Amino acid sequence: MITKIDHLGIAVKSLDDAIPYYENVLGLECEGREEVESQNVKTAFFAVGEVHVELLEPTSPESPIAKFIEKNGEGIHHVAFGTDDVISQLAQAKDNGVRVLHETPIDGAGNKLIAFLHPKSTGGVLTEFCQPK
Ligand code: CMX
Repeated sequence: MITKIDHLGIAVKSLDDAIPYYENVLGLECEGREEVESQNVKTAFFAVGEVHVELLEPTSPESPIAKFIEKNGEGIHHVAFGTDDVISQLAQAKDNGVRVLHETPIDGAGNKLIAFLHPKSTGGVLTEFCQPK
């Protein structure tokens, strides 16, 4: 069951350049940075109530974030829904003809299991499911 919007993923060229806006203009506190090697990204998280903002900087030209920025520039990259069961969310998506990008959950930032749905079968929104490990 989906229980909340867990975070919004925002593609940035540089965490160092992007973070001051969130800290100084929005007054948010950076909760921490983490590299997710499997996704070729470095992340920084900010809490906004129960929801988080995840800034994503590419660490390689092969990173999905590098490709996204090359095509679209910086901006909102994905919406992540928090769930208590990523595997059943994936099964429900597949049962409804949605293209999944991960057949089984993978490790994501913040010690979570994550999996993505292709934006071409979700109305243009790259969709993530995430679940605390
Ligand atoms: N939101 C909406 N549409 C997107 C998109 C996004 N974030 N990224 C790509 N697309 C669109 C492209 O614009 C393109 O559309 P057109 O065909 O109309 O030009 C289409 O999707 C491309 O699809 P593709 O050729 O199959 O795939 P790409 O090589 O462009 O890769 C995607 C796109 C979503 C499959 C890939 O980025 C992916 O697998 N993402 C999941 C993993 C991920 O994003 N990891 C980074 C975050 C990790 C984290 O949060 O820790």
